Amino acid sequence: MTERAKTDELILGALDSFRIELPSWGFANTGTRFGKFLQPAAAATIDEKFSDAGEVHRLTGVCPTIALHVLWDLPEGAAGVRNIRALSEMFRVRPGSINPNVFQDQIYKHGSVGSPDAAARAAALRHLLESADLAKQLDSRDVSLWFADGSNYPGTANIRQRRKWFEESLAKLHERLAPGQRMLLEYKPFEPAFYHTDIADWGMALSLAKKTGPQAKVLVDTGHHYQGQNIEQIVAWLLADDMLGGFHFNDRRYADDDLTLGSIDPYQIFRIFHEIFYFEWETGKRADVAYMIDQSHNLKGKIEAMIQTVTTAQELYAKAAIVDHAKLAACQAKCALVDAEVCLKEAFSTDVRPAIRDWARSHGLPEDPLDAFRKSGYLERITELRSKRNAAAVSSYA
Ligand code: PSV
Ligand code: MN
Repeated sequence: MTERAKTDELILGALDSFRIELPSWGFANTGTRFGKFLQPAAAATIDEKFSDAGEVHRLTGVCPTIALHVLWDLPEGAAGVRNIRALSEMFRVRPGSINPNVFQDQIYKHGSVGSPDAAARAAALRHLLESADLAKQLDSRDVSLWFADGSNYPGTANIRQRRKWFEESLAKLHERLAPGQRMLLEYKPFEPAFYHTDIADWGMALSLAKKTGPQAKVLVDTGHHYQGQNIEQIVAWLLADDMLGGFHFNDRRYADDDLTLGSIDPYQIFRIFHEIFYFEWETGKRADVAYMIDQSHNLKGKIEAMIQTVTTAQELYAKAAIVDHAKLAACQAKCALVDAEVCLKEAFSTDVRPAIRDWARSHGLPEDPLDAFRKSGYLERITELRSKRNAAAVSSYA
């Protein structure tokens, strides 16, 4: 077998196992804290979000699930389950991770499960338990947790007490999970809290997850790190401890910018995927990791940006799959620094696009999903249907 054929085989195998989840909120109008720029084709209902996600999956073939945010997508709780099931059948995308929302209601002004207000803690716990039940009813494996809890000024919060409250609620949620289910704990250093955040980094998420129980794992959102932080090292450590549950993928330049994947630093995402492949090669264990997108596009067309992200994720995943692990390990063992680095870069600089096109063709998928989307007429159809309503929506926060 030629080198080229070997590389292609590795890429095709990797792509067959690669799936990435779409966020329902990525299809809706979102903005910055200064206002929203409304897009005529943005989705406003759960039906429209399923429809748009279905379109991305139809064209890429690798997005069979859509992450749901409970308050945004299932505001009536269990009463919405039947509709979600029907939409799932209709648009051929299954409900994916279930994201409780314990950050937008007024009661959570000073936190949710970490709030000094017992009523707020109780409301948050009720919502978390309800979310676990919804996940069961929708056959979703993961309850994906992000807490906005924190404080803005030194001295205003009892950090250790809040941590205890977190432990208590997370333990109760863990009890509520069905055997195959998982709860994923996401961390974020700041925003909306600007002094302390209760789960601010991977160490805090890991410590809480370990205390909570075997079905609790850590979720890495690539936008939730300080500048210069070595995310792939965090990934390597979590993998080694069997504590990596999943990712929220996006790119960033400054903070949690929610830019399309690889738009700023594709090498970063490649290095993350590399750690996963290297772990699997070394241990023979398959990392059980949920790949999810968490992006909101204020200015780019939402469906186009999503297709762009999926395509980029496939490319970077394929590049990481072709790293010559045996060679890399040998270089590392003898401290051949330049050779080790060249070995990694060799894979990164390989043009994997022809192999991805072959893979798409062999699965009856368009070779260029973005071009296929533009030619499909879908955008024109939804623009016609949604633009009048969207123009009447409020864009300012005043
Ligand atoms: C918070 O910044 C976050 O990353 C969480 O995952 C939320 O669920 C998501 O964004 C949407 O607001
Ligand atoms: Mn996230």
